[in-house]
Amino acid sequence: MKTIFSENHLLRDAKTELFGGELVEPFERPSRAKYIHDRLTQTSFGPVVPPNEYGMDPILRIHDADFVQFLQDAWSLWEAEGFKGEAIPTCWPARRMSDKKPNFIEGLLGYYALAAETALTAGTWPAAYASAQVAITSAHEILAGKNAFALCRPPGHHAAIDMYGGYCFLNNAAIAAQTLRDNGMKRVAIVDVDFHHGNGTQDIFYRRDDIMFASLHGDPMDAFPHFLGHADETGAGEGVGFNHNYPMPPGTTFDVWRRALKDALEKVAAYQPDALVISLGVDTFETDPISFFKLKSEDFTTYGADIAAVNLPTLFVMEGGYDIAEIGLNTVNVLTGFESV
Ligand code: OKP
Ligand code: ZN
Repeated sequence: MKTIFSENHLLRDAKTELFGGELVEPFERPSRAKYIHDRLTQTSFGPVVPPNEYGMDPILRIHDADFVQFLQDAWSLWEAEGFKGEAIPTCWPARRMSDKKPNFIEGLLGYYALAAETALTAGTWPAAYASAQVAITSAHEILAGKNAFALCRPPGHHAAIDMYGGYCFLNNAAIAAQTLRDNGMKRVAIVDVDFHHGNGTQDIFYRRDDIMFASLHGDPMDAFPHFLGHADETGAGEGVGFNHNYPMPPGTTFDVWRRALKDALEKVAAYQPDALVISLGVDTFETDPISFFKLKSEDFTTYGADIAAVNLPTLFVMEGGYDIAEIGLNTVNVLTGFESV
């Protein structure tokens, strides 16, 4: 399969992440994409091509126009105040407060952010835009009857209709799935295998029956994003029964994780979708610095083959993975396992 990749990911190069009360070098950094790209090349996995330009319309099928405008304006508003650091929110509309949208940038950041670790910077918008174009271009590969790997960076699955955070700005997988729907596919399934719950994707499709969502992740009682991803979140309205969460505890090993994947894939098969989108995070790896599952490198190959056995046109969309030395191996193992079937 082809990999779609944009060098514009390099524009997302934040210097700070708020972590453990310190400003540290972000875990989500440009070298992640380089290591994946290197491994694709070393293993001659397949062609790596740049995205086409599909513009704003497919993005605005998922995200609120005001939110997207905020992402474009935030850095200049912040800079205009003369602040010295990168733009991080410090104040939120918490319980029993107003939902009016403030004017001042500090208020706007809290209005649109779901977490404080993710600093907005000068190049964040063009990188997020390019990442979305990678996902949309990859969706068009699926429409042309092929499988594809969207090497997206920054990732997307925490971004909701009008919220960013957890290193995510635009929800690449959701935009890709909607692109498939808008071009004639009737049902699309999304399975999120990133260590973290795909709260943004769940929220976007929670009331819909035309895009089902399943997520395997660290139990939100113990893991980011903490406030969504419980097993009793099964959808609402038309969407009841089309959302499936598999929260798992610290120390979860591959045998347990794989049973959850098989259950999710059975639900996908029963749904009979026209295509499958995999939100592919490899932060389930045993030595990931911010996660607590125990998958080994060969397990990624194994579950790639499990995904292939569902026998659907499949789009892999890159999400997380922070053991950077092994991110290329683990990511390409999934793709290689998939192609081995
Ligand atoms: C993005 B993706 C760990 C704090 C984690 C943010 C994690 C974002 C993950 N103690 N904070 O899902 O890989
Ligand atoms: Zn993650």
